[in-house]
Amino acid sequence: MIKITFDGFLTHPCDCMEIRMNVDDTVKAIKDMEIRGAGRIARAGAAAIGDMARSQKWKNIDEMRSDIKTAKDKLLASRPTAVSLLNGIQFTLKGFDKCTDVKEAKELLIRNSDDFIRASNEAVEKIGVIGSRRIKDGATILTHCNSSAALECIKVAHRSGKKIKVYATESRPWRQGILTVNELAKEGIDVTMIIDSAVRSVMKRIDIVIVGSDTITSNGAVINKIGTSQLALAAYESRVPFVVCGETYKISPQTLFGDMVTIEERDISEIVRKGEVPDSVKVFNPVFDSTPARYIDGIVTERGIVSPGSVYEIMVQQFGEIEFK
Ligand code: RI2
Repeated sequence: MIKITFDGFLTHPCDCMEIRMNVDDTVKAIKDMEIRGAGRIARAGAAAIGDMARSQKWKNIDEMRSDIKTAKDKLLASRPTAVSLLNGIQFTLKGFDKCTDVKEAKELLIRNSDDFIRASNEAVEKIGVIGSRRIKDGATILTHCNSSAALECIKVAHRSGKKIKVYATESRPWRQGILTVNELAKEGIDVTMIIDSAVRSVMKRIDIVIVGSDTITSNGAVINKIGTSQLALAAYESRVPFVVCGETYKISPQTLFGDMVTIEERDISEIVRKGEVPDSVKVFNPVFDSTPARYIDGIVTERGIVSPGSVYEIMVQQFGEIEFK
């Protein structure tokens, strides 16, 4: 895996699926943003549980249950906003409570983990194909942060021969825009990087905005990288379609029951260096925001493009059998 440290510059994409890590290392890598992106952290969580089942030895099922619960809690605490991580782990643990012996439980967790990872990767591919159809030949696209689902749509459109241009935001403070422009430039796509505050100014050149999602709520709102909602507002004002990409496991059933999505606040050192401002200055570093459904023209899922108003139906189909605790 390519190591990423925070110095204000991200230079390489990471892909946790090329490596295998134990639970503690996975937790650390997610917290430190070495593994980032809602889909990747979900696959990393599922992989960590699957690998634990593969490699660890337990004397009995009670001991295994206790260790798996500890692992689950640690993973879930690593980043609070993306429900993909919770759903990936829930999927991996589906049926575990009913297992009566270690061998059966190990096989189940390994199978579930592999199934989730495969389905997650396939979902991104399907989103790419479906979302690319919304990109017209000659279109200029604006994207934000670094979403594998959103970028897949753009790459598929490009590979199908459409002549497209992309504007990508810097995405302070982690500057994931660097990852995005590197990825797109490598594909031979015409890409321009802008600072986040240039979004409204460039909107007149944009035909479609395509972003990813960390969590999709029951009322069709989308939680994504800080700044997404201002892209949506600027697009709305300019009558530019605003499209969100999200695998269906980014839908949060908990929001149906009144839970609010926790917006992660990260350390202030990501914004200001020590001594740069007086101690009396408060610094606030929320890393996600919520875009209300009314600003979203469509959500591209692996099941097709749906309106934010349809999220509830998909939620019921997708999660009907899951028990929420
Ligand atoms: P995919 C990222 O969060 C960005 O907010 C991005 O839009 C979202 O995850 C979805 O990414 P962060 O981990 O799952 O960089 O589409 O904070 O890759």
